[in-house]
Amino acid sequence: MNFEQRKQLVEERYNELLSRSNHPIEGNGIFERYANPVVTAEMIPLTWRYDFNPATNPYFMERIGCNAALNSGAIKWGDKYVIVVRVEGSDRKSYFAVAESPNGIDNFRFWERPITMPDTDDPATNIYDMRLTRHEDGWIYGLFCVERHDDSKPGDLSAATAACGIARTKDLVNWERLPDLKSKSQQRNVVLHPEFVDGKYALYTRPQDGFIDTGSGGGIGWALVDDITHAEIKEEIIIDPRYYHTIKEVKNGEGPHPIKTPKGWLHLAHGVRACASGLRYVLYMYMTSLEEPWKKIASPGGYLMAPVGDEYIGDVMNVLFSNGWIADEDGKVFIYYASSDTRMHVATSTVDRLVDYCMNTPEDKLTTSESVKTINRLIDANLEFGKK
Ligand code: M1P
Repeated sequence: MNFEQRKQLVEERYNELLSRSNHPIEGNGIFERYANPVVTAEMIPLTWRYDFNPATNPYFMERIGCNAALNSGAIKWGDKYVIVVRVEGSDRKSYFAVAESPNGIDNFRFWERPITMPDTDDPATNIYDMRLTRHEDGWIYGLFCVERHDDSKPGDLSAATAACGIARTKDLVNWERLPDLKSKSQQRNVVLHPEFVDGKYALYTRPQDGFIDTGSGGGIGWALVDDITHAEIKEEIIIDPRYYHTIKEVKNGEGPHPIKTPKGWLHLAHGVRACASGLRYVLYMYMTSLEEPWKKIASPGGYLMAPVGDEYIGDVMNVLFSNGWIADEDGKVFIYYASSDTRMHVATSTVDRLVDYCMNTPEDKLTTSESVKTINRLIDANLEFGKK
């Protein structure tokens, strides 16, 4: 195949992939999954990967490989659905790139270039997993994980530290980088609450002793910050603890910022447990009080979503992860989630359905006998109802 033939073939396949329509495939009453992923590594623009000059790329080879398109922040942008994708190159470095869709479920197209995120004085090796917050102060914030080698362990090439990077923008193209969040512990999965609380910026945190292990970090935390341009955690409380023999025994982390509803704040998070095949990441929900967003008011037992079918397979198996969702004015909710750290999907629901799910799903009462009692209560209620 010569340059022209290969280029034509690659372009045809690429355009087919981008124009592919999506449709819901199944529902459990709570949400619907969709037939196709919304963004994959193959959808990264060809001009970011190929040299189009036959003189310098006679075989029309891919010059810059792309490994995965995963954990994406999300925001409504005019009438468009925008996700800020974590794109992972074949060199293992992640970067952010904006993709937009007219309907939230298919036809995602990337903007012209990836985001050029300014560094701080202490440049990161890798940045990833942006949570977007349109804050009431007028800025759009992106909070993300900043990874650096842990230089206190010079002989250990895998020793790393995780901190929360903070940047803000008005257009998703030009970003003002602020100093990283100061915290006594390492931090990942930090999320900015969209409103001031007691006149302060409020953060959902995830303290962790090491880069991977949360250690004494007890779960999803909450902290108030006086000045976002010099953000520092002085006091942190745990609002959603991890717990023995639950879906969040090993660790958990806030997903996107919570959605405000008349009945409270709707939260989406990930929970992690260990099993013989490694770590298993699932998505779960909880609700907090409108007035006191750090107080839990509903905690449906178990997971909302776990990997199914092809979602199990990828770079890091048995993982669902979400850091982006969009609630439309009509109450429709688009949940953007990645499977196995490899590709992006969407699931849809509504605010009303998710509130119903949170308020009326029985809690995890933490033992087998309590779980069976909960099931029996439902059977009794159904039998009683059947007599009417
Ligand atoms: O590989 C699964 C996920 O692992 C990390 O999440 P957490 O900090 O909760 O363990 C992150 O690196 C995330 O990007 C990744 O998807």
